[in-house]
Amino acid sequence: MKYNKLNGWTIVLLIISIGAIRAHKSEDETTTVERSSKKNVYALIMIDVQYCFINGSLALSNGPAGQDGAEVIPVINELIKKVPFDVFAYSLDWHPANHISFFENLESRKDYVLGGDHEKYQMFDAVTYTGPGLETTQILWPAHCIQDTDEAKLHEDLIRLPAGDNVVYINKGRNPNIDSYSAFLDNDKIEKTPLDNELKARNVTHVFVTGLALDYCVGSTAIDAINFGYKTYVIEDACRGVDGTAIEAKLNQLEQDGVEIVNSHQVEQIINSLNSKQNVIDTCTSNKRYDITDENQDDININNCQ
Ligand code: VGL
Ligand code: ZN
Repeated sequence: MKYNKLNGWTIVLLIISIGAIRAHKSEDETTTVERSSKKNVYALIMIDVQYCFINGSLALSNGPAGQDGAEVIPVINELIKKVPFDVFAYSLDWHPANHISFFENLESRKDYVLGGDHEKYQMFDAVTYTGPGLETTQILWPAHCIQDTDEAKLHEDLIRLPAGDNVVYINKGRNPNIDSYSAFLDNDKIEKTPLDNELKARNVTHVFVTGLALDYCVGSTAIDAINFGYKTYVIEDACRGVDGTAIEAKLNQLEQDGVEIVNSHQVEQIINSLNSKQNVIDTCTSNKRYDITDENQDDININNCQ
């Protein structure tokens, strides 16, 4: 009786183990299949091409670099018309009137200024607020891009594709107590905007970032894009920034983080060559002449699988 009972348990355990091994094996097989059929999906991300940064309350032309934000518009329009992107994402800086980033709100938030003495701060200084909510260091910008104002609109000359299956619009910086330079995450990296989910839902693999301002919102968006797993490009001539030194520093940081800095004229060629590489991988894997699992994508050429 005792012997039989033990035997029964052994059989049960054996069945469970075989099940686990088989499940593991089929999981491995699925992963391989998924990888080999992974298609490149390209998104154009356009950051904050709004009047506030072009001729409004935070116009780049008034910044130290004296740049003209409107100059990105023809470059981006050309990209939209000529390059076969699969997905288009527009972001808008979209602040409530009591936003933490506004110099004008320093007085009403003075109890949260680290070290007190709020009066010593000027426009464009960085202040550390101890709350409400989390501690955050914030540059004091002039009030800008207030929700539903005319200057918060995207510039009328920018091609604004209607929202739909392959076009998304993201409003950021809506939380009064935390700024959001990146179109993916707030500055404390706590709360996500819908952008990552919208891109993942469309299977986006590669993102090309453009817009305003390169040293702030464009740069932060590109770094988060890398961290969220996208192959990331910044199209330098489709961006303008606030401060020359900060722009240089940001470009260097982006490159170090693995972002590729490219020119708008290269983009179509980059996508074409990625697609032909992808076609080679697809042919090789469908012919089972090439093991996708240990391929080094950069070395692929048609001879590898012949
Ligand atoms: C931005 C400063 C403040 C930007 C937004 O879009 O780069 N810069 N808010
Ligand atoms: Zn802002």
